[in-house]
Amino acid sequence: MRKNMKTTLTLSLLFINLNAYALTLFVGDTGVDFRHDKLKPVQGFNPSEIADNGIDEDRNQRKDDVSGWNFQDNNKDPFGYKREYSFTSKELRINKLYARYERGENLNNQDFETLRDAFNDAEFLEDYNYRNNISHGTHVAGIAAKGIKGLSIFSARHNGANPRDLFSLKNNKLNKMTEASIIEFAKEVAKYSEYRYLYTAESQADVYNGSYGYDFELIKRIIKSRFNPTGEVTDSQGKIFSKAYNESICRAVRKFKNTIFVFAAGNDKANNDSSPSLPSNVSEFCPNVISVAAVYKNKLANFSNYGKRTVDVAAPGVAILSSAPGNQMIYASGTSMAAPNVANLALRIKQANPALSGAEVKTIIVETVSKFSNLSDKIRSGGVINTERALSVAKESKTKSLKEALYAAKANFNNKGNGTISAAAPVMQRPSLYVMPMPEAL
Ligand SMILES: [Ca+2]
Ligand SMILES: [Ca+2]
Repeated sequence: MRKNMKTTLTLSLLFINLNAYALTLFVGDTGVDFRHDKLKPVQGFNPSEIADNGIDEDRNQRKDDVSGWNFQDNNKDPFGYKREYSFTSKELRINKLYARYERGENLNNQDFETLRDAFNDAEFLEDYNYRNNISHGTHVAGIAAKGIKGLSIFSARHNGANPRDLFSLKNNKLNKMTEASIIEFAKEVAKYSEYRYLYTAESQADVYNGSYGYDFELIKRIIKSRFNPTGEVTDSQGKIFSKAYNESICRAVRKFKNTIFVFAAGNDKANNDSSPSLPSNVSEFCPNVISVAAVYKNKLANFSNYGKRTVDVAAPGVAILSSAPGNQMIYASGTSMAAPNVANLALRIKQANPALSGAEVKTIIVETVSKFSNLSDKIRSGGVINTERALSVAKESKTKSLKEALYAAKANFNNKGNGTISAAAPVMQRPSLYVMPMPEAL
């Protein structure tokens, strides 16, 4: 999509409502099923591209990319699955039961037995996980879109595949593993991802949601596969890679000032300060990138990554009901679900004041959180996103500088949240059903 997309959308809306602002969201994920009743009204249409004529009208090297691009199959299909993708009635029943468990509801013995049987059934789990992965992007899109009018969603499908291409990235010049060669390799890997972000950014999207990532162990394995050293890749070598990767991605995305990039922190219970998660940790370097942990009832979810330096905010991410392919609704948990809650807020902020930059949207979200003592040493802002506060600041910022708007609003914050936990934390070990979506397909 070319740079004039926003302008064209805005102009066409001018005839309907002078104040209307065309909000755009890109969902970088496993594909979005726009046939869903909840997503049909928010399907984005690129006005510079004519559908299904085999011609690349907007000359972005992608023919007929009307509602996004499928990087995985290199075609225009924003969803892209041919196999059976609807959940079976048994899967839906288990899904609902597990959500009740996660919310700390009282389950009877029969319910527990049903859950245990299902999770011990390898065949069931394989199908169920497959459909959870397929539905991931559709679920994320539904969360981000909830309650927002005048939104256009585009799908950048590039997830759910094996990262084997990344493992096979070989540059013969780089045979010896040194600090310099690790940095060069990190830049090469970043370059491989960048064009997807640029696709988003070129359209001047308001928000990009990235509910995916590489954990630190995978990062070290990728380095090992590239250089094949005799010993293991050390943490400090992994960090050298991460820093170079983050700086490269940031250089690419920070040029696109209108867009805020929202990334999930990861589901490994890890401290991202000491074991970086990518691309979530780009947020540390980049003013228009925000990283998100998951909470349930204002307490860090038992699977969520965190980081006093590297994870900006927390948002609800447990047992979230949203859209799934086949016009279904399912529950899912993960920082993958927390991130689109932040994307949703970012879109509302842009709707309240379209003049705000991506970096300013991040500032508003971070500065208006409800603080909780259990998050103070785990999250940079020390809190959970607060929609009401953020929107009041966004509105104020139309007539005041952002600094003044924040200052004025903060005087009115009655900091209700003080770390009180209202629900019992789940006791059973959480099965790894909602895997962090596979590392970015490269
Ligand atoms: Ca095109
Ligand atoms: Ca076309």
